Amino acid sequence: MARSDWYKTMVVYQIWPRSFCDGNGDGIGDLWGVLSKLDYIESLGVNAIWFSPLYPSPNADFGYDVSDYRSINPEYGDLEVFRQVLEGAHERGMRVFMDLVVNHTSDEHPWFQASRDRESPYRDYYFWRRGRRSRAGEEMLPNNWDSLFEGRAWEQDPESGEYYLHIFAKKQPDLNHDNPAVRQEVKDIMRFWLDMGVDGFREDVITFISKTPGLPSAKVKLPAATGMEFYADGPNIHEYLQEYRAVADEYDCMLLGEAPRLKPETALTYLESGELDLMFNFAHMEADCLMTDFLQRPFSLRKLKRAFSEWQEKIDGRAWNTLYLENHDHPRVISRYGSEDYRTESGKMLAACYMLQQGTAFVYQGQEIGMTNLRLPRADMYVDVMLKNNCRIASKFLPRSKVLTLAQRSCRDSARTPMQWSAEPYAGFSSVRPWFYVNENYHEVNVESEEADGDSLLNFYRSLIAFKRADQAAIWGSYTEHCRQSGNFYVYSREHEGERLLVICSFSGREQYFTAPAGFDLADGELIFKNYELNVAVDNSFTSRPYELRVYRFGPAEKEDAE
Ligand code: TEU
Ligand code: CA
Repeated sequence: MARSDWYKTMVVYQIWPRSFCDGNGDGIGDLWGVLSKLDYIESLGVNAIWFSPLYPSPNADFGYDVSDYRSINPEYGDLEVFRQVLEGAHERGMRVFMDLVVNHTSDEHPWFQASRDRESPYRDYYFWRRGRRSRAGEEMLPNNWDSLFEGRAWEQDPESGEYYLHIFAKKQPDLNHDNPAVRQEVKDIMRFWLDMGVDGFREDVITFISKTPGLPSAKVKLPAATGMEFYADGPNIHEYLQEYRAVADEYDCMLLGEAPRLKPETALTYLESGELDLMFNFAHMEADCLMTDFLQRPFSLRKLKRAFSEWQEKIDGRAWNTLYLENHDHPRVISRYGSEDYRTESGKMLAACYMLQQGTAFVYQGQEIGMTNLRLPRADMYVDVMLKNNCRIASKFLPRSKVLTLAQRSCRDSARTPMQWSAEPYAGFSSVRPWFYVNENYHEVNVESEEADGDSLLNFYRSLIAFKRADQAAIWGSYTEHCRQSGNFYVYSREHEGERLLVICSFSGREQYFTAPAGFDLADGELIFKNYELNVAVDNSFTSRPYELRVYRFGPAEKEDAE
């Protein structure tokens, strides 16, 4: 089947099922809840849904530790209700993407259980290795790699005495894709869901699946992530992804790869070859941290702009970009790059700032109503495995109060609090106490109140999404950054067949003086998006208010009158 490019004009809504909507009153989000909210999702104007993992899972990493790839977590429903969701989405013109988590399984997956036996054919589904001997004769781990979530990358099995590799948590043993039987399993799993009618996959940390043969130790031991160069973008990655692509090509299907820490040049080797249609990059999520959200730095607009523009400029014309500011792995963006004091204003500015770039846009549940970070009083109240690991490390050299602040600002749990539907108890998410804390601001911040206000962030998202899907310059236009030197404004334009969009975003919490870039006469433009009333441009310059947004549209030459 010829590969189509419908994915270029979609806007995707991401659901993290555990916290979206509880349909059966047990405090846990589920597919019955999703079913009841399909009209809401459709009302946003999106035309696709990506589900974070729905599979059975012991929840060591909330679904990213899969114990059965062909079923639905009983907490979320069953295949029958999943089929109803799929059908309901399709009826509403929305495609559905599953999360394909195959870099690792859960340690409770039957393959891993069987692989504990050295003689089992499943032994080689994973990386089982003997320990090394130090010169002093002491037993050492098979190599010096770190895991990203839980200490060193090796865990010993008491029975055989051997170790298995886990790049993430201990309960997430890595699958060995060098084994053709494993790749066959992956292809079968893909077919299982594609045959059911699913429209594609978001492939979890897919750039990690090919490990350097021999699993060599890194020359230098780093404070964290030692060994990453031996599995990120590994030697056989393209060969394996081409095999998976061949399966997808039997269907009309989109593949989106998650690619932590990849440079655009490297991403292009995946995109231009067609192995993947889209890739999630992380660069723009590091404007207030170093490599990971936990290692915080003051927010730098210049860093953010560099990241955005680098990806726009290098990918545009050669492949297709992927746009997002929130997902289940990062704290809420208003609390990071915007301001909770200007929740609606900065929320609107941030929405336009990423969505009007070139690429396919993603919106994460709760982002559209401006949900913000959860601040718990004690670090041990958070439940995320990665945060626990970071706190453990940080506690060795930082006081408890500092560790708590880092946790509050960086925790993935902030994006995983129950969706705020109304001001009813538990934010209307559930009729009973939910599995995790509801952000106290739900009394003001919820879907119901946002629906009631014509000028709300939610309604702004609706207009923006509709525009993003329809406007030719917003979809296809070339990207040019302006005012690069500015430490307060992010400014860019998009241009397509005479139509131009100029996007002006203030990232300052104060008033700032703005002058339009050369070549743009604001008086000639139509102000199509804004977050403050009465925006009058005088002589191409104005004093912007905190987090002010203005999007101007110019030309093409006056449309002929219908008469
Ligand atoms: O995330 C991959 C990943 O690189 C994360 O560890 C990321 O670096 C981190 O969240 C900080 O931003 C994917 C999934 O999206 C995540 O939820 C899983 O925990 C992880 O893979 C393991 O499956
Ligand atoms: Ca439930």
